[in-house]
This record gives sequence, structure tokens and C-alpha cells, in this order.
Amino acid sequence: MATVTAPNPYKLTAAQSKFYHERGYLLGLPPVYTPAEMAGINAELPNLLALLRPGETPGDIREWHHTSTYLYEIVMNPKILDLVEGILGPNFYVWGSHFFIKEPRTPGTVPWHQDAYYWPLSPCNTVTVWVAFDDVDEGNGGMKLIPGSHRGGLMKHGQTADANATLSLGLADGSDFSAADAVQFRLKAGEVSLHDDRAIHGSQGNPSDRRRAGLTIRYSGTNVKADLSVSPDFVAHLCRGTDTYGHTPYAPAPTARYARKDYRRNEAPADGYQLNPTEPAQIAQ
Ligand SMILES: O=C(O)CCC(=O)C(=O)O
Repeated sequence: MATVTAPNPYKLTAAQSKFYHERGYLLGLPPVYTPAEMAGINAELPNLLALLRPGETPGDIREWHHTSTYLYEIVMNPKILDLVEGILGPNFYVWGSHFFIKEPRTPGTVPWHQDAYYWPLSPCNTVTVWVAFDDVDEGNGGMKLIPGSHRGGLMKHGQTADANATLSLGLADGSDFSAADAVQFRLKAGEVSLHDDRAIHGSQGNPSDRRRAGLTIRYSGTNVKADLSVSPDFVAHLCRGTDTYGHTPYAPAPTARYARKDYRRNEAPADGYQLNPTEPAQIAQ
């Protein structure tokens, strides 16, 4: 008798992939982690936070998936990789991971920005997977994104005037987009959203009594080349397929459960890196 296998819910449909490419984001995906699995992941998080040095914040946990199997297992979760494959195709690597944690009643905002403006990567072919560690919504500073904004090219970012901003550079509402057009991301713990590296997004502070924690993971097609003179610590792990380009340095998988990576963080220059756009017309002023 022929066996019937259920369709893989993490393989994107043509409609989902089309939506992502047209709108620059994707929501409504099946949970990657069950509530019990997410409770286990959250229970381990303090072990990572304990490695922060005085004066550092969870936002300083950047790229520790290179050194901690705790995070490496998340960034290499086959369900997440299936979702990413539906956007990037069969050959891609992971290079970034970064926590965005807003404790209850904290004012920290993420100014409107395009990720690609910050990154010395070319061309733009990077997907962020935002893994919700908590339930996130408008009440606790969930992310918002301007649909279709990834199709307008990169815009010149300015120094943020907002004293609570957790990024140095941002885009002013009303310049070339309106915050009124933003989509509010709502996720349950264990769910993920996807967004394009050129999509304008940001988030408000967290006035609620609930924590709002998310882990961003950055996946790029193997065609994406990092400028190693700007980002000397750039290193990746091949997730799927093969790399026929040969310009990305790869690292071995970590062995420790929790360990720091001392990551040299270069501030983005005010004019961006001017490397990223796929179009010859570079930064729209
Ligand atoms: O978590 C947030 O509010 C913002 C995340 C973000 O800026 C990013 O994924 O680049």
C-alpha cells in the first residue's frame, strides 16, 4: 500500500513566496516551536545573559551562534531553514543573530530603518527570521513594517533624534514613507516572521508588564559577498546547498553550550556602505 506523507507546512507555497517578494515580509507561518519547547529555550536564556559583562545589554549578544550550541541549534532548525529556502532558494548561509529584548516598562525604541543600510553586504539578498521568545504585539512594542518599502531602494538614514533609540541611524517618518501605512507584527512565542533586508521597519517602547524578546537571525544567499575590510569578523555557516561563489569564510560548528563571541561592531557610516543595492542607482537621497 502506498504511504501518504503529509505536506511539509514549512515549505512555502507559491502564494506565500509571491507575497513576500511583493510586500517584503511574511506572517501567518506555522509555529516553529511548541509552547513546551519555547519554555525550555527561555529557561536556558539566563545562562547566555550571565555571560554579559558589566555595562553590556542583551543587544550585545551578537553572532553568538558561532560559539554557543544553544543558539546554533535555533539558527539551524530545519523548520526555519525550510522557510528560508522558500525565499532564498537552495543555497544559503547564516551569518547573523542578534537579540532584541525589551523588558517590561522600558522605553527603548528601534527607529525606522532598512537593515541593508547597516550591512556591508552585496547584493541585497538577505532574509531576517524574527523568532518570538514571548507573545509580541502592539501592547509590548512588537515590530512594525512598511509593506512594499523594500522595492524603493535604500534611503539615506540620519542620526536618530530619539533619546530612547537603540540604533544610531534611522529614517524620519513622513520623509519617503508614512508610518500610518505600517503593518503591526503579532506573534505568539515560538512563531516567526520573515522580512527583507530593504524593508523599512521599527518598533516602539514596551509600556506593558510583559517582556518582549525576539531573536533575529540573518540568512543570505551564497551570492552575497561581505566586504571583509569593513567587517573583519564576518563568518558564516552554510545552511543548505553548495557555495560556488567562494567569497564567504565559513566557521566550524560550536561545541560549547554557552560561550561569548567578541564581535567587532563597526558603526555604519552616515552614507551607508553604498554596496548593497542591486540597482545601479544607489542610495535614494
Ligand atoms: O525587534 C525589533 O523591534 C526590530 C528588529 C530589527 O530591527 C531587525 O530585525 O533588524
